[in-house]
Amino acid sequence: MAGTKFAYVRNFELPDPLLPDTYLVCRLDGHSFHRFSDEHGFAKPNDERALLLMDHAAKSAMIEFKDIMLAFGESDEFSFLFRKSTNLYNRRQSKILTTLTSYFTSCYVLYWSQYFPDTPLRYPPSFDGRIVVYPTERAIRDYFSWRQADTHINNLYNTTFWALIQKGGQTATEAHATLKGTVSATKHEMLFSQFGINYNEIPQRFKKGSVIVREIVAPESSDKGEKLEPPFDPFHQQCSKVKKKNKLETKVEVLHCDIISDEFWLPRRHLLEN
Ligand code: DGT
Ligand code: MG
Ligand code: MG
Ligand code: MG
Ligand code: MG
Repeated sequence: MAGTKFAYVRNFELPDPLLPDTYLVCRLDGHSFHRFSDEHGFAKPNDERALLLMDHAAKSAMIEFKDIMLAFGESDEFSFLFRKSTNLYNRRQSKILTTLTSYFTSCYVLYWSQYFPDTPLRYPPSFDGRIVVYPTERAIRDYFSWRQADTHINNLYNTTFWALIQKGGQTATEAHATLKGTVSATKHEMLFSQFGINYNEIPQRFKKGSVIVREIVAPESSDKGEKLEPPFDPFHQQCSKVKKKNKLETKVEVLHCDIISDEFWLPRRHLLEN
């Protein structure tokens, strides 16, 4: 059909390349998950099943898209870091964003029943997405620090808010008013003295979010990696099972650790290298 008189319409399709030699961060966020979490009876403030399902979808996406080095998730969102030199889809923005967003969403739906066996999906969930390019390591570290600080602030607020309601008998309006203008230390104190909750004992997953990292497998252990036969379960499949010459073998791991300090980044130079 290329030579028809209609083909000129193709010229209206504009290129959308992402700046070369920059880190790409793609953040997906559940669309109207306030409603979605209500309609599917998510536990408050944190539903572990929902978070595990998000982790599963994100891990599957990292296994599918090998240029994603790191992902960070909290609540209904996940951020994915592509390596600086990625040439995925010739760095076409809409191609990368739509393919990753739809793959993640399909995984979320595909694995839903594993985490919510007694709760059928009432309607199709969707995720919005954006890509931001960052030029420097510092900006990338600050980006992930920003998301993890957000996780902590939201979790402390939500934990105290729901304690005031569920254990303190307040209404949502009263609980918001009680918390208005309070600093972290006051919330810790409120949780401990009024409700016997030691914030430090709350699971790391809720306080730190999910860090999904492409780790390099030490050469000696990589030799005894088990062979996977189809059909593959992407969640349990490690990347690069077939060893390529001069290519390091990697695997994708879910952690709930601090990513603000050097301790996370210094032993993992490969995350930010080209
Ligand atoms: P958006 O993103 O603008 O389309 O709107 P929302 O409603 O998705 O708002 P957002 O993304 O700012 O906030 C996430 C919502 O998802 C928030 O209302 C709480 C809910 N949510 C996320 N994770 C959980 C959970 O584990 N338990 C419960 N109960 N709710 C959750
Ligand atoms: Mg949003
Ligand atoms: Mg949302
Ligand atoms: Mg959100
Ligand atoms: Mg096509």
